[in-house]
Amino acid sequence: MGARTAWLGLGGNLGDVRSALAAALKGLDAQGGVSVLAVSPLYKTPPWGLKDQPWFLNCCAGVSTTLAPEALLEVCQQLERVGLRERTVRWGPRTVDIDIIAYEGVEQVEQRLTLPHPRAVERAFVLTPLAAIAPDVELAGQTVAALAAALNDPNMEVAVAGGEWWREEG
Ligand code: A4P
Ligand code: MG
Repeated sequence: MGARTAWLGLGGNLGDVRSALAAALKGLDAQGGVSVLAVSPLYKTPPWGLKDQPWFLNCCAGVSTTLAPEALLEVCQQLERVGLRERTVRWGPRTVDIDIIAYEGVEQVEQRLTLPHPRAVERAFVLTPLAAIAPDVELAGQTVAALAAALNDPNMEVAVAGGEWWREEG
């Protein structure tokens, strides 16, 4: 299989999240078969799902990859473990969570990996960052730009502008 583009959603709300997200993005870029093409600004976002927890930092990244979707997920989960993510409460606090939002040319519904991510279209914390780097990508038959505009969350703020913030860390 040749290189495909995949879109990742990253977030966290425990500890030094900005550094943890930067480390995860560097880890992805350093991985054989994965290169980071674009990273969104970093956003500060109110908790979705379980409300009684700290605000999150979220961003999205576009990667070019020769890894199959399941292998890419494995890389993401390995990087989550490096970030010392506590897998305890569903939708609860975590250091780093990395979801695959979409993988070019792949649609599948499996417990291990559903693509595109089934809850992405309900989440401003995914759509707003993704719209910054991939406005024309389609999810559920609509562009990310249109979905993000419809779901716009006025409480979200840009924490760090631009697409290079993750390279500047540590
Ligand atoms: N899995 C299936 N499809 C996918 C996919 N497309 N990408 C499976 C990633 N994983 C996928 O995920 C559970 C299992 O889902 C994985 O082992 C994988 O095989 P998880 O990350 O361990 O579980 P989770 O994160 O607790 O649940 P879920 O439903 O994935 O929650 P999310 O989507 O991670 O949401 N609020 C704000 N503002 N910002 C956030 O980032 N995040 C969450 C967690 C809640 N609220 C938030 C945020
Ligand atoms: Mg997840």
